[in-house]
Amino acid sequence: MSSSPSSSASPSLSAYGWDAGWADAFAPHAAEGLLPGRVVRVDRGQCDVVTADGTVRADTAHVTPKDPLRVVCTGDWVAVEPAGDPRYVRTYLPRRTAFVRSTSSKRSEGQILAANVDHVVVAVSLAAELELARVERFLALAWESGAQPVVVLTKADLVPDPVTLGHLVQDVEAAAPGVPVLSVSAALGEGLDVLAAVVSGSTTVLLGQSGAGKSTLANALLGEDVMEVQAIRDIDGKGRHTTTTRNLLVLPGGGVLIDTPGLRGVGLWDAGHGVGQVFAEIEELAAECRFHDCAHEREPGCAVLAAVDSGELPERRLDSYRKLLRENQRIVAKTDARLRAEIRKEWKRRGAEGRAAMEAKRGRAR
Ligand SMILES: Nc1nc2c(ncn2[C@@H]2O[C@H](COP(=O)(O)OP(=O)(O)O)[C@@H](O)[C@H]2O)c(=O)[nH]1
Ligand SMILES: [Mg+2]
Ligand SMILES: [Zn+2]
Repeated sequence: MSSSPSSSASPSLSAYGWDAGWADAFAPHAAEGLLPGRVVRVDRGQCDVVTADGTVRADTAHVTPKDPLRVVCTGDWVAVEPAGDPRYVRTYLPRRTAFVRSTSSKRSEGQILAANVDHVVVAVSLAAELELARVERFLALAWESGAQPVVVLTKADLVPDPVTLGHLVQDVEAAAPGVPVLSVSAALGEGLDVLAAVVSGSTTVLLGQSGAGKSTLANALLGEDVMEVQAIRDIDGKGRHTTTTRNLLVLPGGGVLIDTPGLRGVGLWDAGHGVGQVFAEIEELAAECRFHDCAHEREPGCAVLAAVDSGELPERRLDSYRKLLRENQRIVAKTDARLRAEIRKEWKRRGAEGRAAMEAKRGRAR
């Protein structure tokens, strides 16, 4: 691949994740005289876009289709007009990944919260008893987005015994095949360097329950107090006004962090794929069942039930898998099948293009 002229024309955009793959995708728009930029905030028909010339406010009227999954969102790479009042966003580049949740409306719809996310950090507090089913639920969402999930066990200072901590990490690892599990203590400053290295150079979002320590982690990664940490408000009773003007922030070690209010409460939306990845070992076992449509209830020759009997597969895992599948099926039943199929097809194609671009980038970097 030859390097595109626009990649060298936008040096400051590399801090936001601009790479040769994006430059190639942008080439036809550059030829039209449009500027590349990354959306750092979206609100009411407008968005803030970081370009090589600084942050510009742009109108999204030209890219507001009826389909809620095709609207511009934080993290998108867009083509904006070089001048004009208002300046319009003309289009956005094919997304490599997309984080979607279901809206709580009766007729469940997908809502896109963040685009082009590389890592989803699932924050799980060690201050309370581990709830593995909850972790599995977050992981299904994370996998479904197309990003790589990472579990971060927070507040490790509350588990001073290293053997106990080791067991907790192992328990989570067993519930999270293919997912790195880290433990950190923001209070002691331990493990943060490992996390910073994992997310460095990429686009990251933080998921987790309220109180899990997400804002604390974000501030530690950002190197400044940008997010409001709960205890501060409680202590002085006033609250600290940390209204950020953007939802996408540059990390000092390279890469960006996306924080959108919507990401704090997320429900599964057509996450069958993600559920399959969380329970990869069950899906592998299922391939050995006598009947290909085995429900693993009481069928003869069921490899999944045999694994539960032999102790290889914890019954808790199977229960959790079934619950998440059922939850997902309920949501899928409420959504428009044709629309879903279309989106899935498009993402598959775009995902493949994105992965190829990322691999090409890695290949070059070596
Ligand atoms: N002991 C301990 N407490 C922490 C740590 N990190 C965060 N907390 C506390 O956990 C509470 C929730 O943190 P916050 O970052 O606001 O969580 P969020 O709701 O997920 O954003 C606050 O009282 C923090 O001070 C840690 O490493 N150790
Ligand atoms: Mg918070
Ligand atoms: Zn079976």
